[in-house]
Amino acid sequence: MMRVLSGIQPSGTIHLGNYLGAIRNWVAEQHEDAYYCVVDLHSLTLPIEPSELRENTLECAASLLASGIDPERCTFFLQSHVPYHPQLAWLLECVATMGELNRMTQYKEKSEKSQGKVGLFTYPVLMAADILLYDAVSVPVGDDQRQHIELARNLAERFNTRYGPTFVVPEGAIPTAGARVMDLQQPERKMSKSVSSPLGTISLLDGADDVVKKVKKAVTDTDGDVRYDRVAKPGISNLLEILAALTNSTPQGIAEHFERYGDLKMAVAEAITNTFRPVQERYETYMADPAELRRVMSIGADRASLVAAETYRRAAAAVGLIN
Ligand code: ATP
Ligand code: LTN
Repeated sequence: MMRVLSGIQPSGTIHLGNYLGAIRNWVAEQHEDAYYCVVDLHSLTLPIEPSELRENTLECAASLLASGIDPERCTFFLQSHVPYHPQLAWLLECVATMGELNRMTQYKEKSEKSQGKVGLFTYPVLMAADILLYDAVSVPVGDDQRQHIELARNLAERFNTRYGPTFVVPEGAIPTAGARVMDLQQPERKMSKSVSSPLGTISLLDGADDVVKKVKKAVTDTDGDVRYDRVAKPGISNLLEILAALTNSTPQGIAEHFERYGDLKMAVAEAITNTFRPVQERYETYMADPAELRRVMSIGADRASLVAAETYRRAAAAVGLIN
């Protein structure tokens, strides 16, 4: 079994992109060597009210459990419950360079919102610590995380070269379908929790009426031909990809079944609603019992800490800190 780790920020309600790009692949790959966390420390990199962070974190945890993460089959925890994450991030910051962090495109996209705060700049190093602490071999993420995974690999290799073999060098596991779900209103940019428009983003908790409304209003084009072409037809191609991901098919194959945009849109809305409905029912059950959520997260933190402590000590000893 391959050691797996991934994380999601509690920066807003989980959306279709998170679900297809990451979460359903986490669910498909749960086993005793899989570690999944809500990366709450990461959500401090953009302005957020304390009450909002608190609420989002519980909602995010409940959404993941409702989506099928089973805390008895994998280790599910909150990043801030395991203090080794920022501790290891510090050691890694001392091998990372300003130059490589400056090249991170996500930083460039979000920097205006962070008003010059340092956390957003060093955030990919914290993400590398999340991964390296667990000796993860495989990191299931969406396409937008490629660059961050590459950084984690580079930091691991540089550390190992400088201080001797310490970290496993991880690989990203990026799905073939659904790795980059685009905003329905602006199909040239990815659907996102913190940046997208409400009409362009389908939330895991949207009811059927909202889903139909948003998909119907999705921006397309005027040539009227249902065809998969990401460059010439970004809106239609996004809808084809979403349906392909939800039905384990290919966008090209789906395109052959539709002649009219309206029919494609109705099929997309229906597939989303059918997938999300059972998740929403389970979500309500988890949200009704916050004590149970906390209990689950506390067990996860204990399990994660055992692994993280051991890796942190190895790294600390390697750089010359006295254990
Ligand atoms: P934010 O807008 O706050 O950056 P986000 O929506 O990008 O949030 P994250 O918490 O950063 O979501 O990411 C969680 C996981 O979801 C990551 O693996 C990421 O690659 C994936 N993901 C995010 N957006 C998309 C998308 N539009 N399509 C596919 N996967 C996505
Ligand atoms: N940076 C990621 C979230 C994230 C993550 C991780 C993903 C934080 N730590 C560790 C995989 C592994 C994001 O913004 N989507």
